[in-house]
Amino acid sequence: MIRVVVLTGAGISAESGLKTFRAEDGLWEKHPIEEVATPEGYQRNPQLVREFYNARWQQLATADVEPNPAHRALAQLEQAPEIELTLVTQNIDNLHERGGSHHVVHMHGELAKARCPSSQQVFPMAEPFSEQALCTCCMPGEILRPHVVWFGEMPLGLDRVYHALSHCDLFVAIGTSGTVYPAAGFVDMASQGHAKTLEVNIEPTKVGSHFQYSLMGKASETVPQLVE
Ligand code: BV8
Repeated sequence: MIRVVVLTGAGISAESGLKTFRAEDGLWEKHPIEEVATPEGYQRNPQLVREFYNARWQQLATADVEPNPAHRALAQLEQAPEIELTLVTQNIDNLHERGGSHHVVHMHGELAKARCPSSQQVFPMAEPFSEQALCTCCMPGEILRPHVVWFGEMPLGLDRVYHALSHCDLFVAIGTSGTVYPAAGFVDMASQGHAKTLEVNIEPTKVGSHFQYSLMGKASETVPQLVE
């Protein structure tokens, strides 16, 4: 059994039409991180943050946003009998699942889910976020917040990821700039074990030197080649 950990970032969904974060026309271009991806920003201007996530949720729901061959290749890898795959994504879109993956660790949360701020109960997102979108788990119902991990909040599923990293034979990072921690430090954790490490991207990243190997190219072309 070959134990593989794959970390994906916004770059794997770029060819599906979803913006990345730090490119020129990226998601943060109009909205500094502090305004839309921190609890303080949400406290300061909840409507702006709700609009930011509603817009991304609506885009994800449009017909022309589809999983690309990279998502589908990772779903194939999950089925390979000789591979034990842990797929962890920083992405909050559902393209891995729509591409056929069944076990995905969404360490930064999920766009199509909402959370009650007091009970932390998670609900499928049935309507856009608004002051009227109340949870049904407490009285009076609290305004539901996006089920995403903001800066300063604890990422999800880390125990499972750290365990997989400490035992894996291969760590692959696909389409991530290596800007955000603790995800950007996963390569170092894998290297402390016996893992081989590979970065797949269209350009060198700030953590590129931490990887033993790198594969430059578009994920929709490189990832299927890797999986074959
Ligand atoms: C935390 C919200 C406590 C949802 C996001 C050290 C250790 C631990 C924490 C820190 C640390 N140092 C600093 C911190 C604090 C902070 C942090 O990292 N700050 C940064 C700015 C320095 N981290 C946190 O606050 C985290 N929580 O630390 O809790 C803790 C402490 C210790 C241990 C554990 C916990 C919480 C971070 C989560 C923040 N929330 N998003 C949302 O709105 O989406 S982060 C945001 O950035 C997204 O989630 C996104 O996924 C993530 C990373 O971005 P990328 O996915 O890499 O996207 P990017 O655009 O940057 O890059 C795209 C890449 O794709 C590029 O390289 C591009 O070349 C490539 N590409 C493009 N097209 C293609 C392609 N590649 C291949 N093919 C293509 N076609």
